Amino acid sequence: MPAPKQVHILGKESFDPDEFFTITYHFTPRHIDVVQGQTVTWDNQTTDAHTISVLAPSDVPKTVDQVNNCAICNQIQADHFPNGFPPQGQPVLFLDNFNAGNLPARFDSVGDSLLTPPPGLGLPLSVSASITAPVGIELHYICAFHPWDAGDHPRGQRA
Ligand SMILES: [Cu+2]
Repeated sequence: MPAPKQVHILGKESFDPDEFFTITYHFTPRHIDVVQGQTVTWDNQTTDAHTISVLAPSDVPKTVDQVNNCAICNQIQADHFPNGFPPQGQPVLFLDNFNAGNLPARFDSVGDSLLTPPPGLGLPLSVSASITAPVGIELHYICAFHPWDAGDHPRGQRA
């Protein structure tokens, strides 16, 4: 089995009153190819929480309006934080088909989602999943907190 592949979560928020509010969070590389069963590790190098959430291509937001009204993103956030956002309770780190799942994570279908918590909670900032989708399948994933920049160039991995 080839070595795990690495995806970095980079970017920052910046703000100038009455000028701009910019968030540049993004996955890099945006597209990776893996063999079935290969592990992918995402490391969060930002100060915020993110998810790696597999969606149907039709649910990947493609417009500002869809980013701002991403119902499935809200559902994924609620599923990761059934007890509310920290410091209340512990988040669910892995959703298996939208349900609380057990680590190690396996990604094979829509609704599989990993949470990279923000620094400071004592939780790992690097998360991994074994990509167990059938050969030839492309999985499209977004961050449920920052669901932009995925339209014509979907982030995904081919198994
Ligand atoms: Cu994010």
